[in-house]
Amino acid sequence: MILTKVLAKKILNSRKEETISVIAESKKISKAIGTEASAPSGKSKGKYEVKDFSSRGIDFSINFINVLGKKLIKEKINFQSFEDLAEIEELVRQYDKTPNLSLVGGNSLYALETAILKLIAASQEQELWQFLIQGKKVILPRPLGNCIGGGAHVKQDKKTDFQEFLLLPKTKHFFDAYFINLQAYKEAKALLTKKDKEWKKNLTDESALATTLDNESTLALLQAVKQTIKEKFDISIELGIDVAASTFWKVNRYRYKNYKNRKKGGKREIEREKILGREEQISYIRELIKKNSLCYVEDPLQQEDFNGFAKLSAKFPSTLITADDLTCTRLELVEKMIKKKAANALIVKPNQISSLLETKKVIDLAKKHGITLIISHRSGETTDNALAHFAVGWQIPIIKTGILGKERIAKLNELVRIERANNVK
Ligand code: 2PG
Ligand code: MG
Repeated sequence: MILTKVLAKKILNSRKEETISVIAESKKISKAIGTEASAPSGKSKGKYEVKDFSSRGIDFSINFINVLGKKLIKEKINFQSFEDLAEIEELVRQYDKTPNLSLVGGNSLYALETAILKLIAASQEQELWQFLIQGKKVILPRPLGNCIGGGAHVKQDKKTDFQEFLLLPKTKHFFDAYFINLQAYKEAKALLTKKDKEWKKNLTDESALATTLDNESTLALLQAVKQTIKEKFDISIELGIDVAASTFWKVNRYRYKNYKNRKKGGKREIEREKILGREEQISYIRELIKKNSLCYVEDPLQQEDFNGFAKLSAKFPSTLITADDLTCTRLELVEKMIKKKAANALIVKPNQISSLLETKKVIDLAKKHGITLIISHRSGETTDNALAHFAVGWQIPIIKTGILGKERIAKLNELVRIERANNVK
């Protein structure tokens, strides 16, 4: 496939921030086949993520893609395989030698590579997931849905310190799990309306319910939701959290702003601000996992504490102790995580590292070591559904997204379509 057009332009993501969308075309391929790709952005970013856009601004990043695109067209590079993306990466690295791609911006590389990959697939009359899966078995991921949230994804003052309270239904089909998450969301909304008198119906950046309750009351509420869903549909939901602990780790302490407001022995205990040291945080997380049978705990500790993660992983082998900010989809950090047995599960966010080749290396390495993979959206998303294709094409067992909002639904609906098209039994 030889490129005949590359055009980058500015669009808005779900947080109404500016981002990049790239169109790639080749003469022989009908323009009706969508080969546009756009890049998301995070809010609670890991320290070692690449920068979204150039330090000189997004316009510099857009201009860079357009100039690079002209070069790729002029050189008539024949893109045929996934590995051919190396041609683009070499040119980018020649120009930007910074470790975090701060000159061109990681989202330039991510959007350009994804658009070209879609076009390579189309040139071989395949969808992106088909091109990536290379004849292997089609398995749909389980949707891990963000139901209630707080932290960096919410502007209001009173909110949960933890960033996300997540649902993972146990069903045979993707479609059923998707709809159970939706039902559970509605139940949670109804319960919050009754129990959280201060809640003004605000939502988080990922359309989760932005409660004013504390972490433990939120988990108690979700236990009730779980029970109702079991009674109504006879389907079990497992609960999880993204603590995003680095967002409230300041000057060597975990600083809670909404720690406790619970009834103990008939008396209401209120303790808003609370400071926990590292060991206290580990005990607190242990207590929450045990009390709530949590199946999933992401970033329970700050992003440099590999040893603390390892303590939790050793204690809870059947809970997915998940690294996100800890590893930033970066090969050397994932190697360190594996060596230290820090986590048994790993978040994959392609735009954290921007290179799809490195993303794939991370996936292969994690699979080789029996680490459970979770591919994840970002809090500032676009309606691009490439993430759904990566999930199926790279055989990733879990996808983390919001439950509602058109940017999340775009990915979930695409997975429903792929499941139906494959008649997955
Ligand atoms: C996370 C993500 C997605 P952000 O922390 O896991 O939920 O948030 O995109 O803001 O980094
Ligand atoms: Mg996270």
